[in-house]
Amino acid sequence: LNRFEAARHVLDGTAREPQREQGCAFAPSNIALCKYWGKRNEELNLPVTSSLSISLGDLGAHTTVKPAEKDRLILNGRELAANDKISERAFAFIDLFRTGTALRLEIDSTINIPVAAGVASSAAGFAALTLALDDLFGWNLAPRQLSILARMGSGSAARSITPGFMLWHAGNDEQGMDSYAEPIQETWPTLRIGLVLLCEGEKAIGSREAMKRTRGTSALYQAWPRKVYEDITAVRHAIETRDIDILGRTAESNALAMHATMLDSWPPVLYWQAETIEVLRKVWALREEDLSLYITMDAGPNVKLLFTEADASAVSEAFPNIQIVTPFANGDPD
Ligand code: 2P0
Repeated sequence: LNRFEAARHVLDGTAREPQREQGCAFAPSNIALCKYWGKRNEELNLPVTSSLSISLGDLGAHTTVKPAEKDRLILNGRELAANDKISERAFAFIDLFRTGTALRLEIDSTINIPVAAGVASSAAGFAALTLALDDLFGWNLAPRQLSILARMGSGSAARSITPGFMLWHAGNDEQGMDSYAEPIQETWPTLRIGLVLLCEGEKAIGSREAMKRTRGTSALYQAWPRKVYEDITAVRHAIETRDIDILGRTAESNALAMHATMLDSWPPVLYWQAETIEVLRKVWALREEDLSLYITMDAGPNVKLLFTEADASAVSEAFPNIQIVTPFANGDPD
C-alpha cells in the first residue's frame, strides 16, 4: 500500500522500537478559514487545493502512548471497543509505524473540545498522536515531516502540528512529500473565535464521503480550486494587515461556497439545520449595525464566529451561549 511506502519514506532510518517508557503530546484543534474540500488521493489524504487555518489555543488533544499487551484506545477516560470505527482508524494509523514488529500500544487521549461546538476532533487527535509517537520512538522529526505523517491519519490534522495560522500546501508529488502545512509567521492577539453551541445529532454523512461525492458530481466544484486560491491570497493579506473585515468576508464566502458545492452534489448534501440559518441571519443583521462579525462552518450544522476583541462584548451580548477562543492567548512577541 502506498501509505506504508510514504511513511517509510518520511521515517527512513529512524527507530521502530520505543526509546522510552511513554510518549506524550498536546496538539490544538484548528478551524479552516479557507477550506480543504476534495482529495486528489484518498489513501494519502492529498487535497485538491491548499487550505489555511487558525488553531484553537488550548482546545485540543492531550495524548499519551505507551507499549501494552494489546492495542487499546482510551478516549476521555473511556476505553473504546477494538471494533469501534475510531479505534480501527487509530490502530490502522499506528500500523504505518510498526511494520515488522509485534509492538502493541495503548493510546490515552483527552480531548477538551465541547462536543456541541461541532469542531472536528480528528485533526487534534491525529496530530497529538503523531507528536506522541515522535516522542515515544525518539524520531525527532521536523514539523514538516510530522505534518505529512499526521495528514495520513486525517487531512486536517496536517494543520494541527503547530499552533497559530497554518497554510497546508496542496503539493504535486504523488507520494505527498510536498503536501504539508507550515506556520504563517504572524500573530493576531485581538482575534477571537466564537463557538456557537448547537445540538448536533449523528451526522447523516461523514465528511470523507461528502467530499468524494462533491468532487465526483458537482459541476460547481470546477470553480472551487480557483476560489480557494484567491481566498488564500486575500486571507494572507488580511492576516498581515490585521484586517478583520477582509479576513471575515473571505472566510465566510469560502465556507458558504463550499456548502454551495455540497448542495450542487447528487444526492445533495445539506448539513444545515433551522438553527444554522437563524444564526446566519442574526450575524448578518448585526453586521448591518456595523459589527465586524463573520462566520465560518465545516461539515456540520454548527457555526463559528470570527471577530476581534473590540466587538467581543457586543458579540457575547448577542450570543450568550458561545465559547470564546483566543487563538493567540500568550500575546504578541513583537
Ligand atoms: C477543513 N473539513 O478544511 C474541512 C472543511 C471539513 C470542512 O477537513 O478524510 O476529517 O480525515 O482527510 O480532515 C474535515 O475532514 O477529512 C475537514 P479526512 P477531515 O477543515
